[in-house]
Amino acid sequence: MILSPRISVAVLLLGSSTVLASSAGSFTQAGNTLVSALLMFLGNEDTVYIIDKAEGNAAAVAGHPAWGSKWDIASQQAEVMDIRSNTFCSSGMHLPNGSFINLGGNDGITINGAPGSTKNTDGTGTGFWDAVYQDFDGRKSIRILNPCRSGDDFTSPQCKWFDDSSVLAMKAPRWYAALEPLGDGTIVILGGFTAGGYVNREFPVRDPITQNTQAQSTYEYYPAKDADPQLVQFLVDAGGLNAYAHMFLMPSGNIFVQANRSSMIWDHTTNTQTPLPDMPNGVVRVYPASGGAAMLPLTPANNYNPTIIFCGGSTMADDDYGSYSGPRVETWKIPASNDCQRITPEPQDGSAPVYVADDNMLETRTMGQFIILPDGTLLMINGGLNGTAGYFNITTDPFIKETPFGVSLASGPVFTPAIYNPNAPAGSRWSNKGLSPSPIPRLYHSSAILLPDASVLVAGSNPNPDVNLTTVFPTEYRAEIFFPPYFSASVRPVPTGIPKTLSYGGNPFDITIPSTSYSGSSNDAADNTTVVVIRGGFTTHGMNMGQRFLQLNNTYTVNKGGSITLHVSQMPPIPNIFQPGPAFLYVTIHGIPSNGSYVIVGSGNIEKQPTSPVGALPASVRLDSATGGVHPGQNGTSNLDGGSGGDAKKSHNLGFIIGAIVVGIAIVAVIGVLFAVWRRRASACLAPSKAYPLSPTAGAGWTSHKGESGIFVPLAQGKYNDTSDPWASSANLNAPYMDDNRASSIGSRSQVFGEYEKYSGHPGQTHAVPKSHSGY
Ligand SMILES: [Cu+2]
Repeated sequence: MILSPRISVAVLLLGSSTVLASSAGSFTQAGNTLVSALLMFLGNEDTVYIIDKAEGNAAAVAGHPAWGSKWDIASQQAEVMDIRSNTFCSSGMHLPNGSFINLGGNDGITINGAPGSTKNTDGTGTGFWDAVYQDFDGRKSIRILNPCRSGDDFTSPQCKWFDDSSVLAMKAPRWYAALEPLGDGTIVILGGFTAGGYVNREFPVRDPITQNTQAQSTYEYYPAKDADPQLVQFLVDAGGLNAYAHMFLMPSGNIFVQANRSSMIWDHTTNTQTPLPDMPNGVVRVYPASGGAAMLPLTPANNYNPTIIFCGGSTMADDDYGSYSGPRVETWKIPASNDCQRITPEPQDGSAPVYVADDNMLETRTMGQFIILPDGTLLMINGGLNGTAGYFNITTDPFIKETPFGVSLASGPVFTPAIYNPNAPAGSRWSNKGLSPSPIPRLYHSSAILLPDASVLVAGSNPNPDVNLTTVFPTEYRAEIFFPPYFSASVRPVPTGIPKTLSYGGNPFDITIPSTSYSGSSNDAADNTTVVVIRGGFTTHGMNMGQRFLQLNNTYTVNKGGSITLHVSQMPPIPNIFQPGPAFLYVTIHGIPSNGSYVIVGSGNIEKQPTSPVGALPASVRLDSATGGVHPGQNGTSNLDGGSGGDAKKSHNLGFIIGAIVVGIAIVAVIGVLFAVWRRRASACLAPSKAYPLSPTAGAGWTSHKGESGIFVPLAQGKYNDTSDPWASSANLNAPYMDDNRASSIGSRSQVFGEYEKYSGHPGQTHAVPKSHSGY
């Protein structure tokens, strides 16, 4: 019998003889997300946050249909959360202190995505607010959330979304913007549409720069800098295929950017671009072709030099993508691409960067997404065999009148994931051996993210303009968890001593692995142990914005009795390699991961990150006689290589699991007490209006939603005088944020978190959930 750690705990605590198996390589259902999971991120060990677009979900909050929820990992239960503006096809990223931002979106809409009842005053006819769904124009929105944990009061202001564009807003409206954090934690916000659509252009093109004012081919920052958004010629040249451009910060501080078939190295500080080779084989990877893209694991072996992999997307002819209104061809009949390419944008040997063909995927895939797993392999999951992302609008697309798949522009959901091993010899990197299919199509507006226990949460799919439960590919609320192959292990590492923060350079730290965390030779286990830091990213549209994996350097000491002390380096002293902010640290032994521990990388502030010289690691110390395990006399064969063990061996090792869990529970209990004590002290001692600096040596007690006011300087809008913008504000840099008690430019704190003054011109109206959604 194979047990997931969570289920093992449940069995143990309940003393139940009922064993619910979670099988390695397969999916299990994981509750109802209440809103369709267009976007998701992992806030901390306890909570996943889910964001939908404004639409007619049955779940309601504050008198309107909900488009936000939070999903409790332990209980697999969701609760609605209130978000005020329309998050449709927005973007998201972490901040250095563990908060998250969600940027942009659509205007205020009503049923079936039509413009909201109150129009913007700029003559565009877009919705400012809607009486039915009660969503505000979200195109400039900056929404911020400080993740809370199980046991916190999710009704308290500190746990809610902050969403008030009179205090915080981007300078330009953007849907489908690309985001990437810089080494100081500032976020670059690149491109987008001002009014949405399929591809970011008219057809035929009359004005390549503004595309009839609908293309937002500029960039800006969060927190804002003084300059107005500058045009990025690369986006213009990409001719409309530039939504959700793929962006990866390079060690130099420049950014690798990919859109349409083009690539560049971009110096955002001067807005200069250096062209790189075109994407081979005519494959488009950005939305709506939507190939998977990821940075391969950064390891000591590759000297932390990033290589980007692209897989799938579409080879449709450029004209066939059509315009904002939709494609010019029946996309769902056109196979997606199975092509994979790698590029190392900044080769350390001084050679010119080139695309290198990698193994083809096992099938064609659009909207497939990469999830980097703790064992250093990459899961490819979700998506379809044919077509593209997006759905079409029969009233505006002049070329398509009907499809067999509702309004989905993709068909052939790929139900079985695959795993890519970047270190396997070419020709053998892809496998789906032992992986079972999901029963649920995950097409447009699906998402997936790594959970702390190293399983993968999969949710969403909604290629529909509004809730539609009866079409071929309906609005999907069912969450699933996919258990990667390492869940076949009967023993998982239970390391102790993992720090709460990691610095850039500095002195190494020790992690202890008890002998019960593995079996077989201790030397062998130590040789096959890695300490990895993973940021799962902010997932939407087949992407995980900000996703990175970094293996820390380590040596070890094997102790008598079989425990292993790992001596572990801090992060490399170059913040551009792994930007500051939240991440999870896993210890893997023979590819079997521990549960992830929440860590903050860097200072916790948006600032030039402190760096130190890398402290020397002690030499490894081996001990030939040592072995792992809890049973006296047991030694020898490792049962950690997933899949090879029989049931007898697995049940034999139940003792290991229980032993490990008991240790784990004790540790959790102690940490919980310390945490509670610290929080009481923190709330009693610290003035709310003060920034609480987080030093890398602060040790235990960091909590993500207290004490970060200082970095939430709102946007300096004074230099951006758009008087036609109803949300334009004179909010200054010192306006308050979240748990800061100072008065806001729009009223008292209670006003900020209760009635939004800017919103009060639109008193709440009775919410009417549409009785049916007939589509088109
Ligand atoms: Cu979308």
